[in-house]
Amino acid sequence: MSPQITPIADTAQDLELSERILTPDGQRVANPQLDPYVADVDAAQLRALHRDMMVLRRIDAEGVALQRQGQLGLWAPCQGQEATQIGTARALAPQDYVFPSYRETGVIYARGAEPGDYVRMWRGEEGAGHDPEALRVAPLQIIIGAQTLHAVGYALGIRHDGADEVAVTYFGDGATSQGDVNEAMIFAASYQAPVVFVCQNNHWAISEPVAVQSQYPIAGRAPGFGIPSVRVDGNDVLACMAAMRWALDHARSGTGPAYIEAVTYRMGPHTTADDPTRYRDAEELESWRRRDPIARLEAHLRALGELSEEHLAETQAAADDIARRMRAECLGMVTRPPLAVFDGVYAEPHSGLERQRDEYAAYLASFESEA
Ligand SMILES: Cc1ncc(C[n+]2csc(CCOP(=O)(O)OP(=O)(O)O)c2C)c(N)n1
Ligand SMILES: [Mg+2]
Repeated sequence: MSPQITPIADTAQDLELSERILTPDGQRVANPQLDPYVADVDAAQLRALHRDMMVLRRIDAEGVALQRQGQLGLWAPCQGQEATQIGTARALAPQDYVFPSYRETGVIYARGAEPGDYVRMWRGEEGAGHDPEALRVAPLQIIIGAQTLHAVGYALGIRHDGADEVAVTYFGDGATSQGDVNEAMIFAASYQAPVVFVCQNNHWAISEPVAVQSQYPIAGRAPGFGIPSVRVDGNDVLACMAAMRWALDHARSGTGPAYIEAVTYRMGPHTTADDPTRYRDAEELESWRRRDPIARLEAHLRALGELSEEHLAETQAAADDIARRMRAECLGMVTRPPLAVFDGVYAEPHSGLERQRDEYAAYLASFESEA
């Protein structure tokens, strides 16, 4: 079965036009298309999703604090996007391969990142904070949309090998305007690549609002490429998980790519180098606070009588413990000499790179002679 819910005959970027299973106040509503995909999710699994989102929010807050304290060069917060990232990433099979953007802290968390993995890249110690092969997650991509092409290329390899894998790529609403993303969709559709596109519509591309970026709901574009899509409430973790299970099933079955637009909100700044009060209203932020994805699941669990004080205390302790280890790892990192940046670029000696290395060594030495 395929949701095939789009296109949406409305030009508004209205959240009400997205599919949901939990309402913002935590009530469960029937969704004939998505319900079958989460029929097995019991109270224990709901609590595990709640725990994931709580831990992720704590990791994110620690990343912001470490940057503010001068320990990281930059941090890209994901507060508000926990349901999208956890709901979709918890639907993945171990063998699937993810191609993320810089904001996917929750995705690398769900794939088993260690505490130091969250900060290593943002501290400038390594090109990738985590081991891509161990997590089956490519390095976080800073070039907007480039990872969608990498995902499709990888997916064509999966198809060629007949492997039981799906490539998954995450990108933002702003990225949908990039040529790379549109080219990736055309290739994926033309060659029936087993790839899932996950667009996190967090309403902003730095200071550019999505309403200016796209005159039509983003999920509605995918069918024009021949890619079935669904637009989900990205602050509803169950809807996100259901949509992702549908999309993964579709891609794994050999019928080509699938597309999800998760409608969510970036509650913090674009990065720690940004001040969102310069371009968006406090009222808008407040309206999204009322749709907080964690509060929504908590309200649902409470209504079920499944949210105990023990669970909350254990979750808080686990979140604090990860944050403490993340900080300790970060402060304990030993920065390599600047010239080490040239190591590991090529397996064999390379004359061009050696020339650059010598030039850079001479530049560094020029400071020593001045001293
Ligand atoms: C090719 C390219 N152009 C411009 C930038 C600068 N830039 C960094 S983030 C960003 C906005 C991205 O917005 P969106 O795709 O919605 O993702 P979000 O940051 O909201 O997660 C831009 C323009 C870049 N990194 N790469
Ligand atoms: Mg965005």
